[in-house]
Amino acid sequence: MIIYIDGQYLPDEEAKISVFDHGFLYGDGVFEGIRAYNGKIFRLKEHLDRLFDSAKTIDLQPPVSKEEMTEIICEVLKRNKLTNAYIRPIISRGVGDLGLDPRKCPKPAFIVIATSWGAMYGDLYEKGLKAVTVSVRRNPADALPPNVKSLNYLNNILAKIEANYKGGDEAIFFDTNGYVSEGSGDNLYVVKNGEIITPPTINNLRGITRMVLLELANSLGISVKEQNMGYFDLYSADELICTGTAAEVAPITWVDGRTIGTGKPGPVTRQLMAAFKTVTETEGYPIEK
Ligand code: PXG
Repeated sequence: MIIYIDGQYLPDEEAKISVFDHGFLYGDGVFEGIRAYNGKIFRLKEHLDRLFDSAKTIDLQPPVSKEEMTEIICEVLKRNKLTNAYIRPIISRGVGDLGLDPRKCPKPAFIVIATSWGAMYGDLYEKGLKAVTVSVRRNPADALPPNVKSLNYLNNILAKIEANYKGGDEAIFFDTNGYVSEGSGDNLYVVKNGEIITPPTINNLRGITRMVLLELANSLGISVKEQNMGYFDLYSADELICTGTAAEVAPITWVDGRTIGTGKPGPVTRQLMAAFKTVTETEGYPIEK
């Protein structure tokens, strides 16, 4: 595996960062998760825009431009002979001292890892996921905005640990206002009476797959609304869906012991899963020019 790290393309065993890198010491940095399908990178522009917005919010200057990042990402994919891939660009604050002041870190690091990674949930796309609501709250936007895709994912990992202990495939977070927020690594949707309802994107990540799902719903004539929701909306849903770059579009058929709808992936979910497959296989930024 070849990894890009600060100007070099290195075998994975040689691709190393310093123990004084603040990405490691403090989670001070940002990242993206992107997929390529059939030789094309899906929604690359949107992912790079979000990466730069995340960096801007934490006052981190990316060491390369979006155009350079695009070239580096394509080069990593080519060197690894990947046409279907999960791509992980990372901007870290870089090497500093043991204090947390980012002014001590003169040179941010840029890393790109790419690997083959099939659909994350295996046979659960047919069976449906079990989700559990967790006691840990999504970190609020006025503390650490979930829209910053930062290297500090402890909030999400705590949710995942709780879901693991409770026998869930995925966690469902509430925010500190008591509203449904998102999964540990995906956005959530309720389908009720043929309509899709999803939380506004203040106290969760503004997912790129979310944007795609809402576009697909519009083009299929399925109505969509953004609205805050609670337990009632989850348990009484006809269908529940989660989406993410890693998860793609996945059905949730069980929450906290309650069967959702019929207990099988519902018709709206299936329609959107099929439409998502088509769009990912047709559009995207070509790796080879
Ligand atoms: N919410 C959170 C908290 C995420 O981390 C999404 C939503 C979906 O966003 P996109 O733009 O991908 O549709 C994410 C996605 C994993 C994993 O292993 C998921 C993500 C990052 C790293 C790992 O599930 N992010």
